[in-house]
Amino acid sequence: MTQWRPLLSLLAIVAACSPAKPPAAPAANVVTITATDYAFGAPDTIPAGLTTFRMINPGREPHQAVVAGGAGKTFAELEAAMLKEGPLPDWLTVPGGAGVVSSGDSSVVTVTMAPGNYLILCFIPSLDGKPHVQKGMYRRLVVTPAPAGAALAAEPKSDVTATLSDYAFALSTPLTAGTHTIRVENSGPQLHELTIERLAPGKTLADWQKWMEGGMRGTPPAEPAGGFTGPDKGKVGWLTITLKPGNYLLNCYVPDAKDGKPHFVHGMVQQVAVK
Ligand SMILES: [Cu+2]
Repeated sequence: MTQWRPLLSLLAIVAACSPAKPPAAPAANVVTITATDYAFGAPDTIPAGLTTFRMINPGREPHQAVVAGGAGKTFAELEAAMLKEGPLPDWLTVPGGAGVVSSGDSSVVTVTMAPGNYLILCFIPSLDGKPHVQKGMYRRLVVTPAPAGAALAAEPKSDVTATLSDYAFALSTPLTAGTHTIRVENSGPQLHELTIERLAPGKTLADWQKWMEGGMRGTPPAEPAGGFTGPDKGKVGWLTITLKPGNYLLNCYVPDAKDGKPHFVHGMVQQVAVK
């Protein structure tokens, strides 16, 4: 067997000389959230780091999964702040969350989670006008520090960037039919979201505004298609969404830091055509 020795040592030299390839960065940790009428199913604890929240909606009503926390806050403090109406506390942090989708649909977002206490919440109103959070639709989530030496996950590859600001949406390139990963950037100066709604055939932004002003009575002129709730100012997140051709609204329902009115009242709603 001695004849193998030279070959083995040659292989050893080749192996030693080839540049060491860094191991591929791991993908984001995938966490499934189940949204029903009116409760969330989700893990109690997840590790910090890049996290893909996959929200499925087997409920009858539309649901969203807003993930909100506050540095050093207890669950009692978080719940007291989020269950009352009015302006959001200035310590609130919203790394991101899954935008509203209809019954049977799902929503996929990727966010960076820091350790701490968070609530998963749904603010979508029922037909009685009550937001689901008031019907008990929130759940506690503990984010623990990532294990020491854990490799940083690779950011999702995006093909469109949506920049949110006071009070507008800017797209790096027009949205087209098909599946996209949208990089959502909040340039501030306050919290925003990107809610995507599909207009019914022949309906426009003006029809939607009239319907909102009329107290949301009758058939809605648009249906939820998903979105990204958040991120905090100066932060980024990713929304993976499949769009059918049609006319859509980009919308922000976040209450304004100054007057508490939803941002669409300040003009943060835009109609876009998806071809
Ligand atoms: Cu906004």
